[in-house]
Amino acid sequence: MADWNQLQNELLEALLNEDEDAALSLARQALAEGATPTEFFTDCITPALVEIGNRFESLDIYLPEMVVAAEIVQHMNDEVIQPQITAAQASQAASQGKVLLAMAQGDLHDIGKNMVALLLRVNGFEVVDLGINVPPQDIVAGAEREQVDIIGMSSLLTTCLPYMKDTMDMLQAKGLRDKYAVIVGGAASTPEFSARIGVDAQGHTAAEAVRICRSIMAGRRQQPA
Ligand code: B1M
Repeated sequence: MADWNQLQNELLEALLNEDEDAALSLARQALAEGATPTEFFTDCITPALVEIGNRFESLDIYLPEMVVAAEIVQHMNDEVIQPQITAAQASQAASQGKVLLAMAQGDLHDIGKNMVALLLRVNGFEVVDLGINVPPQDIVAGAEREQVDIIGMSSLLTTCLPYMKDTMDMLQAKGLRDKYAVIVGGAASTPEFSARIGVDAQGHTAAEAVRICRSIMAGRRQQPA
């Protein structure tokens, strides 16, 4: 059983020291000792990043340090976490459903959204990833063009939440609201916000996003054509 507190502290120290080698070897060692890649991402990387954000907010560190920490995490994901998840969980099954993912307009964060995309893919979903800073009209047009089942929006910035509401309003105005299930996630969205803008569900983690999408698709398959 991994000692997550200790691993988080060690990773935090590596990120603050801008020590990519230490961060990568910590990840490799934790996985070699039995932690799953998703556990490591959720219970070690995510809390370490939250702490980086807290230190940024309290002005203990500055933007360049947050940028380097994010780059190191990106390399950990690309070189250690993602290959292990893909190897361990790649699904042979037919498509479980098609999900559009987008970071809300104005939001350039993408570490969490990329993990959601990865976990959906290895669990058999087709993912249309529109990336970062996606305006509402591009989300709606993308859903129509790609004929997705589910629209997934993410935001880490409270200033970008209004664009999620704009997307819901646009779906409503075009008579498309019932055509798509809509889920949101990312640290900025709260249950109150999700309820207010009328989305179908909110996911707190990437694994939860997969569970929600599965349950939405199971519900859709039971509906008469
Ligand atoms: Co920024 N940043 N950042 N940042 N950054 C935050 C978000 C912040 C909370 C830090 C803080 O002050 N405490 C703060 C936002 C405050 C607020 O709005 N309330 C903030 C700020 C202010 C900013 C800038 C404005 C700083 C500046 O320029 N002065 C700027 C904004 C840029 C922009 O977007 N326009 C900025 C920039 C950056 C970097 C570029 C340096 C970098 C991002 C690099 C990158 O993503 N490629 C960065 C980082 C790294 C962070 C923190 C430290 C970490 C973010 C992260 O990756 N978290 C962050 C602090 C924090 O999060 N508390 C912070 C880990 C990730 C796994 O979590 O994305 O929430 P998350 O995803 C989770 C779940 O939420 C869920 O699954 C994921 C995995 O389990 N999930 C979904 C996510 N999407 C989902 C969708 C779903 C379902 C579940 O369904 C569709």
